[in-house]
Amino acid sequence: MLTFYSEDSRLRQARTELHDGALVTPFECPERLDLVLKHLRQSGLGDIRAPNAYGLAPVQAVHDHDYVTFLANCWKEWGATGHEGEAIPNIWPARTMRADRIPRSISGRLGYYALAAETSISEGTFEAAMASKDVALGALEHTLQTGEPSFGLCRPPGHHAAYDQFGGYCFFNNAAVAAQRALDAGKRRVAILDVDFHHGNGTQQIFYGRDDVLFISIHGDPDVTFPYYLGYADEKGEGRGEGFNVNYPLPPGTSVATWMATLEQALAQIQAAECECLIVSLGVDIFEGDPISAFTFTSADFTLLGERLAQAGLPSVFLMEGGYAVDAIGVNVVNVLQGFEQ
Ligand code: SP5
Ligand code: ZN
Repeated sequence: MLTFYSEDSRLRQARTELHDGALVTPFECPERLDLVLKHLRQSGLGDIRAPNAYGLAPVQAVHDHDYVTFLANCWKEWGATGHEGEAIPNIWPARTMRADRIPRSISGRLGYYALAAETSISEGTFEAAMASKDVALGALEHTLQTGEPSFGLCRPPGHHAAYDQFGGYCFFNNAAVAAQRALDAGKRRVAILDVDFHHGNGTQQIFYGRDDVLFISIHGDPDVTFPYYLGYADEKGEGRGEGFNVNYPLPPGTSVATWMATLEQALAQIQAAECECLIVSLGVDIFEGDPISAFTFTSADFTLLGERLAQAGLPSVFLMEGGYAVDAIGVNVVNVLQGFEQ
């Protein structure tokens, strides 16, 4: 299986994440790439390629134009207006205020376009986000052309990024960008299966009214887990999209047996919807040792996950999302991909 990867994913080197009331070194760090790359190389899984540059059009196909402009200019504007630290929002158009106008000040716009405060914008963040969606598009293009599976080692991740919001370490929704591209290339319906520990709120929101993308997410119950305000079982899509959004919230500590039984239901729905392509939002933060998550996968369980996904028999693209127990993420990702190839 080919891997797509871009050195430019390292351009995001944020120093600060608001965590437990302190600014800490971000969990979503460039070292994550080193660990996955090291294990990929040792595994003999296949070559690692740099993607082409696909420009902004595929991003603007699923994101708001002004949001993309905001991300492109934020770091410069933040610095030019005398801020010294990284760009972190501290005010939002929260429920009792107006969300129908976008303030001129960068501080106001930062809150308008943010859905969480843990994710700072730093120098190079936009460039890394551009590289990350190119990685996703490179992987997708390879799979469309050959029918072979591929892995996009995306960084930063994407599934929390909505039509016009960043957060949860995500800026562009790489899976949504890839799914739209697959549709534009002629696929009639695409499945996005999100196995990251956290609900893929951004992917859900982007496709909520559509029936050409089936979005299914298995994740920690948002009643007690980030992102808290989306990801419940009663969110089933709207209009034409009704029935094409499926959430499986599971309690913290859920056993792998229960998780895998839930996967069976998800795969049956993907089969029933006659999807022509599978995009897996591959978060390995379902690992038992993940520092910010609460599922119980062992490294060996990831192989079983890959094996089961292969049985769906669809052209498949794996896109990296979360996974923060740095020592183990390389093994866990490789186990999924090797399981798929067995
Ligand atoms: C892509 C992805 O996995 N993003 C995750 C973003 C999570 N951000 C907030 C995490 C808050 C975690 N608090 C957990 C405390 C555990 N002791
Ligand atoms: Zn996650």
